[in-house]
Amino acid sequence: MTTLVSHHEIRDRFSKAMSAMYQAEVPQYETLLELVAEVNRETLERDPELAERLATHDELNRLGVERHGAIRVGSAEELAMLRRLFAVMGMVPVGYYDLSEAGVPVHSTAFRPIDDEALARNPFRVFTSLLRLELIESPELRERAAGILAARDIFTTGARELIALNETQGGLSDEQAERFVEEALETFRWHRDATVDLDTYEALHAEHRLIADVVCFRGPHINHLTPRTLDIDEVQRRMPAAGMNPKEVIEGPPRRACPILLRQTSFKALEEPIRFAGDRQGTHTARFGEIEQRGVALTAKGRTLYDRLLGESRRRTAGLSNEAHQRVLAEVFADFPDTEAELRRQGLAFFEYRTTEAGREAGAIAETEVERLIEQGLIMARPITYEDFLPVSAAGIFQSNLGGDGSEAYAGHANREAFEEALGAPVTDELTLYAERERSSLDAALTSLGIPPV
Ligand code: OOG
Ligand code: NI
Repeated sequence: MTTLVSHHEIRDRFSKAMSAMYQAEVPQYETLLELVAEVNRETLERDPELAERLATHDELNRLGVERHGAIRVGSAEELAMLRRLFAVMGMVPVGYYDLSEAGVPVHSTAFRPIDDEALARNPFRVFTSLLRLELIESPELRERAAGILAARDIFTTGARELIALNETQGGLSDEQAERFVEEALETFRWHRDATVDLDTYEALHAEHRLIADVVCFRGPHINHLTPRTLDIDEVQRRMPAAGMNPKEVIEGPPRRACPILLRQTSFKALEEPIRFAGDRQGTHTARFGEIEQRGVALTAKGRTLYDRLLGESRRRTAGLSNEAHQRVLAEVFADFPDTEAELRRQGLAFFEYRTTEAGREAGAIAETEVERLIEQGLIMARPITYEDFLPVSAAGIFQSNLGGDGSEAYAGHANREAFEEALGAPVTDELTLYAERERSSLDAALTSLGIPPV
């Protein structure tokens, strides 16, 4: 019998190998990592309470490994194979994101680990987009793009074999895992040589820069990696001095006492030299660096409120500088409760419950109201971190790195069924995951106090 290493161990190795590869490929990413580490260090020094909270919740050790990346693929076959590749690392497709409405001809999911232990170990995720060729207007161009995509194989033979082996064995041995990481990495590597000539590139580029990016290369190069920061406003401020050109505004909610969802910003994509077929030189911009700051996951009710307030602020923030944009956001989001107790009482955010020391020693407890139990210090609640993405923010990140504002919506609407058919599996609903985590932690906490779960 082969001894298998855990899927989570493979994910951890892979994310580290990917980070090393990207740092070597994009030196500015290395600078970004240093800047984020510096700001995180300073933030923790300034705010010992935050440091302690992160430490007790086991978040400090995962702060340094917190990364997500993004890729874009061109066909159902590629997407379905990626699903099998990510499964080797315990990553499953979570969430469906439609970006066509924001003028980006893709729909997407995030491959990520889902259980608590796996997330604590290494939460590495990959935002994965599928190009929607059907949104290309010109039939000739559409066929040309489909033909080019059909002729490429973005996976190595070794990767294909090891993916199949993972499925029959239920995992990989240590040596197989090593080889898998090496082979899988090839799919995400940058190539200076395009598979098409400059004219084809330019024709696709004229249709949409994203189409050229997906179609003209040997593989879906990783286009960014994203460390987690504890103070995104500060990193944004310091980026220019560190030689990075940040996008205009930080996406997502404003700075708050209780951070919600996800705030993101990026440095702009680099223009890189490309050799096109026929030996002509040109350039392509695709790769950038991003940072994220994560807050609590919102319930459906909280998310509706977030979407409404974001929608309201959009009319007022158009064209503003980041500072002014953040000021308007803060004003509009004054309507979003900003204490943990209110977020909980109004059912706006998800929490994880635990029995406290006092609770365990309390003996028989007459109280059954959860909020009262928290007030009495018998159980405690901590916010569940949002592990997913935001379509409006994602579109903002796409756009700033594709150049131009190109925010014209495509006529095609969300098409989750088509996406799942291409993927070969349904995507997991992220809200269900958070609700289950909250429910099971609360049940366990109440049970341990001898209170029947509600
Ligand atoms: C993905 C952009 C979206 C995020 O973090 O929301 C994204 C892409 O540019 O391929 O990465
Ligand atoms: Ni990203």
